[in-house]
Amino acid sequence: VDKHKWWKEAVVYQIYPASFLDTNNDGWGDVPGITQKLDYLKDLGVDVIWTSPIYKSPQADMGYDIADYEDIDPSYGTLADVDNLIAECKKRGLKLVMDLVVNHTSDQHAWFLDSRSSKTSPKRDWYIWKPANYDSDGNRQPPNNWAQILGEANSAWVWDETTQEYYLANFTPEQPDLNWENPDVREAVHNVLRFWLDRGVSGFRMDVINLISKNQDFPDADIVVEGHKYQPGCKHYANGPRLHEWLQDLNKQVLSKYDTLTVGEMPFVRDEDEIIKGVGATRGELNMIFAFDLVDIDNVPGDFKYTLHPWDARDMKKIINRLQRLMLERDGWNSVFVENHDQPRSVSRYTDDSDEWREYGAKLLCLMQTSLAGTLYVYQGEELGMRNVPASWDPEEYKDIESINFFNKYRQMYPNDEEKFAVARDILQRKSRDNARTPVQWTSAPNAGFTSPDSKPWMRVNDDYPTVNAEAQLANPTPAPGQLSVHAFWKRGLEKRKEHKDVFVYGDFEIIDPDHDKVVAFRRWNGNKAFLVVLNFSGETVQWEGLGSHQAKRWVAGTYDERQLPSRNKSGTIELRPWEGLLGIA
Ligand code: TEU
Ligand code: CA
Repeated sequence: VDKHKWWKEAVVYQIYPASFLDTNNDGWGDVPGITQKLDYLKDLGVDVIWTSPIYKSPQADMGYDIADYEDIDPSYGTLADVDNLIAECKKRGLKLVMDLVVNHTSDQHAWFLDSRSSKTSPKRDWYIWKPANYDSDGNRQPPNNWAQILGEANSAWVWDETTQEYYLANFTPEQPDLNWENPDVREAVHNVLRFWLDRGVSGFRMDVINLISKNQDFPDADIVVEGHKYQPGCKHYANGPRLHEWLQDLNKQVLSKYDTLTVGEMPFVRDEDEIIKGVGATRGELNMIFAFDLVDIDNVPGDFKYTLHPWDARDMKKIINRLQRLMLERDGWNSVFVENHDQPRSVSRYTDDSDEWREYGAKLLCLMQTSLAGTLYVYQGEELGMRNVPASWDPEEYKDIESINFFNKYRQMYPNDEEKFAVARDILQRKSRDNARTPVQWTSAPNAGFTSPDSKPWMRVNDDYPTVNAEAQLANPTPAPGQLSVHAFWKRGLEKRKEHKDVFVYGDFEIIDPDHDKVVAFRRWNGNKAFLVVLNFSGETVQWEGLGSHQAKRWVAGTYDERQLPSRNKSGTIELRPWEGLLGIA
């Protein structure tokens, strides 16, 4: 069998449309803004664009609450704008992938309005309705103790006065979960896919697709987080009993009739058999998933997400090794990513985003990602080394419902406690989804060229835009002798990855020196063609001996002055400077 597929070799660029580019100066990014930047993306080396939801939505969760799957939110433009975007993509050999959010809809979707109107409505059973529980004092309680995913202090069940029942809304009350047990719901979802595929899109990123099948007993979650009334219920709805049946059905009825890229978002799941069931080459489900291992590296295991957990290079190697080997050995497929719209900026999270080290860190992460097996995903601004929001920002600057809920919870739990207030601020600044959602910094003009200087962006622009922006990096691809800008480094990295796709995309993988706590190193090869990747994930100079018997014939790229790459390695020690990364031919 031919294992080569376009979607394996593709570089996917994720656009968060509200923050990408605003063309009508209302402070909100739009579809024409995406179209305007297609040449920029093509030049960077992008093949596929995935855009976060642009459908009609009240924006309770930035469009992940969809009110009409077959229309565009007027704030983003019109269906005609999307048709034009697809046409302009085609002209350039680019493909467009849509975000498909079908675990839940908006509470303003016609289906839900109908469902909640009465217990006998034809769409009542399209959502998950349950009667109340009553405790020994006769107080009304939700059907179980599941917590909201985006608001951990709250129940995942919402009381509805009209029909005197609760509905399940795992993310926010404005995002009721669909009842996939109902075949009409599945058929309706199939039709949504057909609608967009027939319009010319090339696939879907499927939002929390592994949450669609719930344990129909709806059992209580175990208590894992002390002091919380509601608990993470994921065990009872992540990769539930009918997930694979429904994914196979979706594939058979719809996807198999088109040539698509499919990537399923799969939080909460580490089980290897479960992953392979979703992405195994002969399974007929998805092409690949987003595994959360690497982006969860700094969460306290089992706890809620807004926690801080120390990690080092050993943890990183363990995760990378596991996923790379799993996919290569069991014929599945990886997606390679460290950023998206739900995560802080990678340069801030995994490296050092100070002015002194930011560019080194960004290149280090680029070197790592462009050398790993799998389909590569680049998030908007990552190619510029954009970083987290400044620590000085007031909590009021954060716009995401998850950030707001987290901050309010802390304030309720610890009223008037200045110290806890400071802790909450620190966690927000390091983990908030808002970090990825500040407007893209195109130029050094006021508002960073995201919108006109006199409009008001929906979210504050990161203060560092006068120095961190696309215009500066494009104008000066070699800011220091022997050193590329972050953008130029990415562009070359993507080029090289394609040139040597036999190794970087399809080749074998082996970790080197797994026990070193600062250096992440691995070997990629195909036949007798091989590369070595050595990455110092620390701010210290390291005398590294871990290369052992592996020989680099020649070092060819690095995060420092490339005129002075080590001329050869004498099997012994290599001195790695802070955040230094090296790519060598072995
Ligand atoms: O995210 C699902 C998810 O589980 C997390 O990544 C989420 O961002 C949260 O931080 C967990 O604590 C997807 C979307 O990517 C996200 O933007 C949506 O808010 C969510 O689903 C609901 O649609
Ligand atoms: Ca706009």
